[in-house]
Amino acid sequence: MAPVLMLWLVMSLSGTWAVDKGNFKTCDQSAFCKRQRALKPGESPYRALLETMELTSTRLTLQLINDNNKVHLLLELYRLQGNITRVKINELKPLKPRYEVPDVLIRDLSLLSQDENGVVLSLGSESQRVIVSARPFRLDIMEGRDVLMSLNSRGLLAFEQLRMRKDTPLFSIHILTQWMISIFVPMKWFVFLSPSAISLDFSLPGVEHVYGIPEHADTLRLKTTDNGDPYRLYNLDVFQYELYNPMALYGAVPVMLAHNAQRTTGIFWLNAAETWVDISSNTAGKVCSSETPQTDVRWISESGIIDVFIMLGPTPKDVFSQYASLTGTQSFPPEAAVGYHQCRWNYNDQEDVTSVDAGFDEHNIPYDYIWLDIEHTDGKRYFTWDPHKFATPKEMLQGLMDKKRKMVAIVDPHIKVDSNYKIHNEIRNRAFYIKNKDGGDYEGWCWPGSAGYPDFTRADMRDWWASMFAYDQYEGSMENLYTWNDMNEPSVFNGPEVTMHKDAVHGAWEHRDVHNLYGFYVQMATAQGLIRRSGGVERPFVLTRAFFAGSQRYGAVWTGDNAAEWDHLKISIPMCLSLGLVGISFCGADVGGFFKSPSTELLVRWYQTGAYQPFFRAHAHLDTPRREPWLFGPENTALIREAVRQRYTLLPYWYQQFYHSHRTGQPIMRPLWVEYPQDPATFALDDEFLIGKMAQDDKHFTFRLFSSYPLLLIWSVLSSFQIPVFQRGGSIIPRKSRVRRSSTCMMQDPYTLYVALNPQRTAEGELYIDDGHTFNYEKKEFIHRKLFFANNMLSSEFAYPFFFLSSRLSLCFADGQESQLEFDFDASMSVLTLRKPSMNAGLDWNVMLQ
Ligand code: NBV
Repeated sequence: MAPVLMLWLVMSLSGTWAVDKGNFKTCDQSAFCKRQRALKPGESPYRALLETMELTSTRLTLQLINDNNKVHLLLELYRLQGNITRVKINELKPLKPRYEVPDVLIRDLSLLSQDENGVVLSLGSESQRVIVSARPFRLDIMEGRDVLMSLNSRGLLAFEQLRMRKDTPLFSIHILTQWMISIFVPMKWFVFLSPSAISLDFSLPGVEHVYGIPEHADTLRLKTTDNGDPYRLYNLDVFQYELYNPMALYGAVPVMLAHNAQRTTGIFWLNAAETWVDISSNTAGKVCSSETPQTDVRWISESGIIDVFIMLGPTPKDVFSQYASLTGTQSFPPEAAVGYHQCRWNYNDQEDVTSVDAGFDEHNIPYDYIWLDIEHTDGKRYFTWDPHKFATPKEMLQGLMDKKRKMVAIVDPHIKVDSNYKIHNEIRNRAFYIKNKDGGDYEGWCWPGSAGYPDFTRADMRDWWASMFAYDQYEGSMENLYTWNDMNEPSVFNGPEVTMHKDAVHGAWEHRDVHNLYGFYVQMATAQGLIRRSGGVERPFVLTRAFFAGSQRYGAVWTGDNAAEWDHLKISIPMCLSLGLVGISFCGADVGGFFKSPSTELLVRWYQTGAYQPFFRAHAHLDTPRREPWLFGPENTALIREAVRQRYTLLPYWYQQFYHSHRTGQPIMRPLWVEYPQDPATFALDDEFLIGKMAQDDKHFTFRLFSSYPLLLIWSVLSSFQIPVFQRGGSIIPRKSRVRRSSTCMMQDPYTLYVALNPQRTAEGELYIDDGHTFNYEKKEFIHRKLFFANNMLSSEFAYPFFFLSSRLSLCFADGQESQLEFDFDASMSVLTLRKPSMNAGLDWNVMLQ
């Protein structure tokens, strides 16, 4: 066995629990972070050159000059539909293009017009303006007389200019100044260019609470970073991660929400390079401060450009819609994926699968998916099966299918370098591997030994990868086999910080530019594969460990290798809440904890919590004793059974939440402040949460009054025989009372409506029903009803968005003439666009829904 792998296993068996911090950089050890952090506020060398300002109907542009080195930057300011402002800053004349993140934004952005007030730019809404101050350069986004957010008010804008290194041989100057030509000699660029970090500060007057920027194992409310490291965003495979610190983890979503009782805003920093985020606050730690609170945030990235979207809310719901309009919403999973998943590293062979499957029936516990980890493959060659242990995979899958159950098998992105392995040969022959800086295929060490890493940033590579999921390519696969992408940070055991070298090459870009996007693309390509194998009919289910902004469009994420400890159970709540705030609703943590062995009480409690989190999967490390739900004595089996069955009775409600999140971008698992934005007592809570939306009436809200929540989990005082979940007065929740083997077995069962009246004796809710697995809901094949209880009457009516339900929109004229209208309905923004109505404005007309 190779030395690196040996070290890995020794570490995992030794039982000492601690991340090896020496493996991962602090800001001081990350040269660009240290350099940028050394800049002190109040010394901005940047000045706005107002005479360069150009205002068109689509944008404002303006040059900035750095008075120290005379380098010019180009600032572009766009006002986007839906109360979003985009600010882009790039070098005016970069030596070569700087990386701009593709594929994350979902559409061409539409623009509103501005007025021509010179330095004051109206933002469409009457009262909003941007003020550009020239010396030093600063941008203030105002509403009325209030400053909502300021950019560069502390003068920390920095843009390291691309330059040649001093040691650059003269012959390459020609190449570097003509970057178009250099496409033909791509390897040369990187060697000679200087550091290219960027940074910008944002001030948030009146704000004391900021959230988001996952993934960190930390509290929901972000902490100030003055006395430690900034929060780091750099997708990493962190072995035995530690809690309550700002170290980077597997995924990165560079989105922060700022909240106070009056307003919620958001900052989306669209940059995929290593990024650090500093937070400071003038009131942090002061109980009796009389100052107006202010939070200052500073983003630092290693390369790329400044491309920032400022989402102006004003409500939390508005910010979620604004962000969804940029990066899309949660994919709508097959209903079964909302059920319970049974996983461990590993189920050893087909007999093992059969006996675990039977165990669920014997103990009357429902489940939908059983999972296979890396040991199911033939020598860690993904898309293959161990010929001895999994000799007849189709038989195994058919057995599950007969019971209306499914399987997930792991497919990691590191590909064994082995000339007898089809996948490797194809990738190598098509030149799809990421390259090293010398032009050869990049090779790193991972589970299969020496491995190549496909360049998922390439659309043609993703297309080919997707084609590998076809039933005739992925031998032994069937329609009830789904996919798990692990190690896609990417994890490289012998790479710096257990990941890829930053100077590895993706076409015209270095790995450093695209690092945080790698996992996003792996999941995107895999989801495409699952969709395509069914001819576009079936919804995919793909779980990923690494992610970026927009990953919500491709499936679920989990919080990686946690441990069987109470604190890890506790942190699963803020970790998933933080992901939900930035669009990724389909989140869960390994139930039971991945490393170590849970006490029976911890395991039971974990099931009880996991049953109320969006992605509900038990998982365990290879070296842990078995822990299927029936191995802890009849009493505990009964408690676990009860938790899992509660999940199944509530599946109609969960499924409806997924549908809602898919349509609107609203999170499923919600912090209390999202529904009680004016109540400061909710702002730092991270051991209570809501599933779905709260009814309108919040007059009777109190943390202790159990009747006040729709579905709220409070982890506090109750004994392990109870799950502290509450349905709020005023809500109607659909359930299915009869629990069967799997969600699919329950498809035809009746619904039971749980109507919990509020003091006004009213309640409302929704019911959503479709086939549970195809894209036919996009063709309006579903039932979506709004339910009301009032005046002692329960009633049901068409649910919004009504456009979506209608199959036709007609344009009718007074003389009886009628024509069909083409339309788009964007539910995330509630915008209906009628295409080319060709109507005579001088006539009377109606647009009718049919
Ligand atoms: O594939 C093995 C494991 C997997 O079980 C786990 O869920 C992943 O997070 N994988 C990591 C690789 C090694 C873990 C030590």
